[in-house]
Amino acid sequence: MDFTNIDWLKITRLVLLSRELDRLEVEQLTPQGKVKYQFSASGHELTQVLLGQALTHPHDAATIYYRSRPFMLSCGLSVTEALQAGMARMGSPSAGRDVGVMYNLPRRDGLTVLPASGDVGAQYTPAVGWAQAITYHERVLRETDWSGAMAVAMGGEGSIAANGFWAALNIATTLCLPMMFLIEDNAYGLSVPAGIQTPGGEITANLSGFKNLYIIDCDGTNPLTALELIQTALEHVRAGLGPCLVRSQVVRLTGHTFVDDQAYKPAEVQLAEAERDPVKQLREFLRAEGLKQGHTDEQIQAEWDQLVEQVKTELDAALTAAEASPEPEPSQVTQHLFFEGLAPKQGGLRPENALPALGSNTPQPSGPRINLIDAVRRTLETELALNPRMLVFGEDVGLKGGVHGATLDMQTHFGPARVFDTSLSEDGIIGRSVGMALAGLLPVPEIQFRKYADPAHEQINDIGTLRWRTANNFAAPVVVRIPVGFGKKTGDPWHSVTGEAVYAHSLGWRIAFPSNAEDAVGLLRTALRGEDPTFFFEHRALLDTVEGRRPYPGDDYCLPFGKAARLTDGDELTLVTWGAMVSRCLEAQRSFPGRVTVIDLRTIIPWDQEAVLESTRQTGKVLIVHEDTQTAGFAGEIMAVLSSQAFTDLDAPPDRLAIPDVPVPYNIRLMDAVLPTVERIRGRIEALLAY
Ligand SMILES: Cc1ncc(C[n+]2csc(CCOP(=O)(O)OP(=O)(O)O)c2C)c(N)n1
Repeated sequence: MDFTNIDWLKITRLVLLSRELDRLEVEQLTPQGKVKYQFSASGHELTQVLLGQALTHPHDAATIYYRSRPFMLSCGLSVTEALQAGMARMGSPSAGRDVGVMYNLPRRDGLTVLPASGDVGAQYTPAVGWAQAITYHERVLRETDWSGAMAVAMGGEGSIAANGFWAALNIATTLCLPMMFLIEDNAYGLSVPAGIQTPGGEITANLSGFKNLYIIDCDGTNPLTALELIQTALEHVRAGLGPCLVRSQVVRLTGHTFVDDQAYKPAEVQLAEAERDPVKQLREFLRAEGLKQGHTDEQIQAEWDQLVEQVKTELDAALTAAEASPEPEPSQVTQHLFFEGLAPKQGGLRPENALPALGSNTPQPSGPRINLIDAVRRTLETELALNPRMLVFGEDVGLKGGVHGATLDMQTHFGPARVFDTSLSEDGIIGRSVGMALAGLLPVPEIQFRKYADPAHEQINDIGTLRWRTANNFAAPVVVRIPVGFGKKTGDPWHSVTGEAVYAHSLGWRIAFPSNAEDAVGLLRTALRGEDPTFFFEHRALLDTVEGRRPYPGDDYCLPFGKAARLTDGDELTLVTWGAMVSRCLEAQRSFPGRVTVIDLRTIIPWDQEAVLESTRQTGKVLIVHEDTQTAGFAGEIMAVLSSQAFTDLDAPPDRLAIPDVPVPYNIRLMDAVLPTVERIRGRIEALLAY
C-alpha cells in the first residue's frame, strides 16, 4: 500500500458502506426477521478498512472475528455476499451454514481470510500457524513468493483473556513470526469492562516487558493515527522484525448485538463514544484536507453527499440481488463434513501440494517383527522423505525424540524446521496446525498423552467442522498422533485415558485405533495421504510389547479406513473390539474354539458396520469389548446400529464390557478391577453363549 498516495475516497466509501450496511440490518432486515444475528461494527470501521487495503501480498492471511465485516468489505467481500451471509442465502461464503458474520474468504487477489470461529479467542493460534507456514514455505521449501507475507489475527479486548491469545502470543514471540495482533479495544466485552479482562484494562502496558513483541497503542477512530498505526505495524512485521501487537482504541456505537440495549453503559460514556465516531472524524479530516486543497465547504459537502448516495445505491442493488438469491438446499446439508471427492478451494490435499497417492492395500511383510512404536517411527520417516510439506512437532518430539520414542533421531535426519519441539500448549499445538494446513502444509502434531489434549478441544472441534462450515471452501487435514490407554506396568487418571467416544462425537474427524504394528503402518500412511483430519491412537500397552509386534508391511502399504479385520471364525458369537483389547479378546476366545468370531474394528470413524452386521447374521450374538468408559462409550453406538439393523438376526441381547464409569486407577489391583481382563471377557463370552 502506498501510504503517501492513500485513496481516502475509497477508504471513506468502504467505511460508509459498512456503516450503512449495519444501519440497513438494524433498521430493516433484523426487525423483519431476515437477519437473525446482527453484530454491528459501527465505530470499528476505520482501522479495519485501512488494514484490509494493506494486506495485498498473495500469501497474506487473516483470522477475524464477528465484528470484522468492515475488514471483509475492504478485502473484497462484496456487499451482496455480505447480505447473503446475514440472510443465510446461497452466495454467502458459508452457503448459509454459519452465522452471517462468520466469514471465510479463499484467496482472490491477495489475502486469504481463514474460516472464522464463533469461539472468542480461537482465532489467534490458526493465524500463528499460518505465520509459521510462511517461514516454512520460504526457508524450507524455498518458495520465494512467500517472502514478505504476514498473518494477522483480529480480536476484541475481551479476547485477550482467552487461552488462545496467550498460546498464540507465546508462539509468535518465541519464534519471532511475521504476525500482527490487532486488538480492537472498545472497552467492553459484551457488558464486561476491559479492567476485568486485564489489570487496569491496559493490555499494552501489561505486555510492555514481553520479549520480541513490538507494541503500538493508539486511537483507531482517528484517520491519521489509525493510518500511522497500521503503517508502522506492517513495516515492522514485513521487515522480518517479528510480531507486533496493535491496540486500536475504538468505540462500539451500538449494543453488542441487535438485542443488547447497553443498559450497563453509562450515558456519558455513550455520549463520549458518539463524539469519537470514526465516520464523524473522517468527515472532519476530509473537510480539512479539502480546504487545504482550496475546495469550498459546499464542494466538500456535495462530494460527501454524492458518496453517501453512491453507497446507498450500491446497497439497494445488493439487497435486491441478495433477496433474489436462493435459499440453501436442505438435501445438501450433510455434504462436506468429510472429503467427498471435490478438492476445497484452499487448504487440504490439493493437486499442487503433490502429496503421494494412496499405496497398495496388500501388506508385503518382511524382516523381523517390530514394535508398534518402531512401526510408527518408520512410517513417519518414509512419509517425511516423500512429502516435503509434512511437519512433525509436539512437546519433546525434537531432540529427545518424544517421550515414547516415536520421533527418535528424526530431527537429526530431517532438520529442526520439519521436526521440532513446541511450547507446552496443546491449544497452540493444534491451533497452529489449522493455519499450517490451510497454508498447504501437512501438520502431524503429537499430543503427549490423551488426557493432555483437553486444552486443545476448542481447536479440535473447530477443525472438524471447518470443511462443512465453509461449504468446502477450506479443509484442514491434520493428523494428530496420541498415545492412549493404560500402560504396560500401570495406569492412572491422566496418562491412561483412551476416550475415543469423545472424538467419535467430534464432527469431521476420522479415528484410527490400531492393535498391532502392521495395521499401525497401514493406517498411519493412509491418514498421512488422506484428505480429512485424523486422530491416530497409539496404545501405550502395545508400543513395545509382544502383542503389538508384527513384521513391517512395506513402505507403500496403506490400509483403508473402515475395513475391520476378522481375526477368528466362530459360529456362535461375534466379539467386536479394538486397540489393546484385541489381544485380550483373542486370548479369551481360545477357551471356546470355533465358536467366536473376533473382529478388530481398526478404525472407529468410519467403523465397519458391514463386517459387524454380516458376522451378526451368522452368529446371532454380539459382545463388544472396549477400554473407554461404559456410559456413552462407542459400544453404545454399535449396539444402536445392531438393534435397528440386525434385530431379527439376534438370538440374545447384545452385551458390552467396558471400564465402569470411573477413571483408570494407579494401583495395579485397582486397575485390573476396572479393565476388561481376559478372565472377565471369558466370563461374558460364556454367559452370552449360554443365553
Ligand atoms: C469462548 C467464548 N466464550 C464466550 C463467548 C460469548 N461472547 C461472544 S462475544 C463476547 C464478548 C467479547 O468481547 P470482545 O472480545 O471485547 O469483543 P467486542 O464484542 O467488544 O468487539 C462474549 C462473552 C464466545 N463467543 N466464545
